[in-house]
Amino acid sequence: MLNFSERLAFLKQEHEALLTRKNEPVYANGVYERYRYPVLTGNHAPLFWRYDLHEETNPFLLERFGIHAAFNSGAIKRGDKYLLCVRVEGADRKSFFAMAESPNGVDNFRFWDRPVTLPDYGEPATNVYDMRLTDHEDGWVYGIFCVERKDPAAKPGDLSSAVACAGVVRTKDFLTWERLPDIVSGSQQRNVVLHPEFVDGKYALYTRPQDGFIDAGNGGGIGWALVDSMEHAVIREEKIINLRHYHTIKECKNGEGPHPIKTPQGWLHLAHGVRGCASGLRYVLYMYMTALDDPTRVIAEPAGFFMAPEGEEFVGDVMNVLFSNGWICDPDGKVYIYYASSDTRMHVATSDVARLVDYCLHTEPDGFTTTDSVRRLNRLIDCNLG
Ligand code: M1P
Repeated sequence: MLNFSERLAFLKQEHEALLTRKNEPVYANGVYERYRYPVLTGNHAPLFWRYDLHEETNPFLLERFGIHAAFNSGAIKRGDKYLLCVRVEGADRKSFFAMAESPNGVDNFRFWDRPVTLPDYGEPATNVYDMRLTDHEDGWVYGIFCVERKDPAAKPGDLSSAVACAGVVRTKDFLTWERLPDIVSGSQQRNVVLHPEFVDGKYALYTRPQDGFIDAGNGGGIGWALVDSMEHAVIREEKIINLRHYHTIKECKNGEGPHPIKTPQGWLHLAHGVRGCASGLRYVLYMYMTALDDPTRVIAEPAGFFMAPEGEEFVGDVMNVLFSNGWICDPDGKVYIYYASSDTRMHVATSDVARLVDYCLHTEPDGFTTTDSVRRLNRLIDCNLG
C-alpha cells in the first residue's frame, strides 16, 4: 500500500496526465468532427476540491467531497481562451457552476480554482443548472439558468415534485456575478436563452413553457418573448416559434441550446429534441435557422437529428442523452460545439459556419411520413445515379 506522499504524488501525476491529454478528431460525416476524448469529466475537478491534502487531518488521503459529473456547459470566448461555465454535480446530487478554460477549445481544459459563488434570489434554490451565456449588445454577459425548488403544492410524502424557473445573473469578468430577479412567467420554465441583440428595442428570450417540472404538456415547443428589462424580466406574451411534432425526434419536448449564431443567411440554431421509447427518454441535438429580419420565422430545419449519442455517450447518470447549451464561433467561422453526454461528461465537436448553414439549407425537411422519407431518399439516389 502506498504511503501518504506516494499516493499524493500518484494522484497528481494521473490528474495532470488527464488534464494535458491531447485530443484528436476521430469521426467526420462532413458536417462536423467528433473528438476521441471528452473535454471535461468529474475527474478533471482539481484535487484540492476533492481531497483534504494534509496528512495530519487526512492520513489515508481519502476523498472528502465527491464529484462525479461535469456536463451541460455554457460557452464563451474571452481573448484567446475558450471558457466553459460547467454544470458540476457532486455526489450529493447538487449541481453548481464552475468556470473552466482551454487554450485551444478541444483539450487542456482546467477548472478555475474556485466554483462560481452564486448569490441567492428569494427562497434559496435547491438546485441550479444549465447556464446559457450571452454576450449581449448592452455590454453585459448574462447567464440564464434553471432554478429548481421543491413544489410547495406537493402532497405530503411526495419528495420528488419540483418547480422550475429561470434565474438570471450578469458579469463582466466571470468572477463576480450579479444576481438579478428570476424571470417571471405564467408557466414553469427551463431552457430559457437570451438572444444577443435587442429586437424592437427589447431583450428577446427563447423560452420553453412547460406544464410540469418534467413534462412540456401543452407547451408547444420553443417559445419567444420580448421583455423590457433583464433587471425585472416579465414574460407577458409568448409565441411558439419551433413546434413539436408527432413521431419525430422532438415529439415529447424540445429546448433551445445556446443562443443562435448570426450568419449572412440567417440565425443558426442548435436545440435538443426529446422522444420517448422503451428505454425512457432519448435526447438528441437538432438544428434550424430563422430569418435575420424576423428571428421568429423558421427558414430551414433539416429532418431528424444533427447529433445523437454514440459509443460511451449512451452511458451515464441519465442514459441516451445528448444536450448542448454552449458553442463558440471563432472570427474565422470555426464553430466549437460543446455537448454533454448522458448527464455525465462534456465533449466537443467542430465545424464551421459555412458547413452548418449548408447542412441547414440543403438537407431536406421532415415530411412526417415514411412515404415522404422514401421520396426524399429516391431524390438523392436519382441525383447520384441519374
Ligand atoms: O436529463 C436530461 C436533461 O433533462 C432536462 O432537460 P429538459 O428540460 O430539456 O428535458 C434538464 O434537467 C437537463 O439538465 C438534462 O440534461
